[in-house]
Amino acid sequence: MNTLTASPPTAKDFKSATTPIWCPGCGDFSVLASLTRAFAALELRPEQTAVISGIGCSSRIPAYTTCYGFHGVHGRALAVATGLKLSRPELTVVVTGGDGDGYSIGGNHFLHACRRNVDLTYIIMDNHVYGMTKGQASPTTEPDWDNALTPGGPGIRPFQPLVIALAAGANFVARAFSGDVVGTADIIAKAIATPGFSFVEILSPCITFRPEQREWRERTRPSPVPTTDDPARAARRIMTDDGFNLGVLYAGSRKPFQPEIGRARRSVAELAEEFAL
Ligand SMILES: Cc1ncc(C[n+]2csc(CCOP(=O)(O)OP(=O)(O)O)c2C)c(N)n1
Ligand code: SF4
Repeated sequence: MNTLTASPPTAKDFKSATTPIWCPGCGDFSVLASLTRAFAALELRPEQTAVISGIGCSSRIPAYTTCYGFHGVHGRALAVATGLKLSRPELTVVVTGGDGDGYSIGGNHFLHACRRNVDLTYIIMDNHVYGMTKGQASPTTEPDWDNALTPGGPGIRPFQPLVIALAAGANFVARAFSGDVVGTADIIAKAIATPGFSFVEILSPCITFRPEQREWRERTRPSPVPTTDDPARAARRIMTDDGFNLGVLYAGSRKPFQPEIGRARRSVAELAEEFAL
């Protein structure tokens, strides 16, 4: 790592020495490559960045970077990241996780993070399944995905994360595909560079429990329409596409929520004394 020198950072500077334990071929490898490329493209340095996650295969990403990191509690990454960004506004804070982590147990935090519009970038690696816990249906699973754990399929209408993010107030909404490392890096860089809450949904195949998702390479394509700053137009487009249009689908200009952080009124020692059992 060259954090102590003046040379420009490279993607490699953001990769830790820890070897990922993802299944060979998992889409999350490519997301890691895109994320580190995006940091380098923005000429950030590892000590200026933090990657915060919940629990799941995708949530392992912080350990594979040299950024500050927190691999925390299932579904609670956005709460941790919000606290971090408000208290250390100079840090670039990226939140990473899966569709289970972000849309099931963390669903309520997702809504309010969009609404609050703190300057965070939220990356969901959506594989339409709970990979880590061996293949349960998630909120984005197709209703007819027939498998041993949900015979006949879950039978429930999938969650629409991008439209929900728009309706809740996210300032930047994009869809990417992990197999397009360069295109995804570009989208992540734009998300980080846009002030406010940026939401990037990355279709990232779970080749172990959803091997048919290898077809996403053929199904995804660049969005045929340019980015809009009209949330209603963006919502209409997203509701009527087939879920495979890639690109920045909405970019707004809402002012981020960043209240003044004053000095603590009491020291940690005083608080410890007050709450001692
Ligand atoms: C409070 C709590 N409930 C349940 C779990 C079990 N659990 C761990 S990861 C996970 C879901 C992971 O799915 P997803 O977020 O989609 O990530 P993926 O593994 O597919 O990347 C669940 C239910 C947990 N760790 N903590
Ligand atoms: S179980 Fe699926 S999501 Fe988890 S590492 Fe393996 S391929 Fe990736």
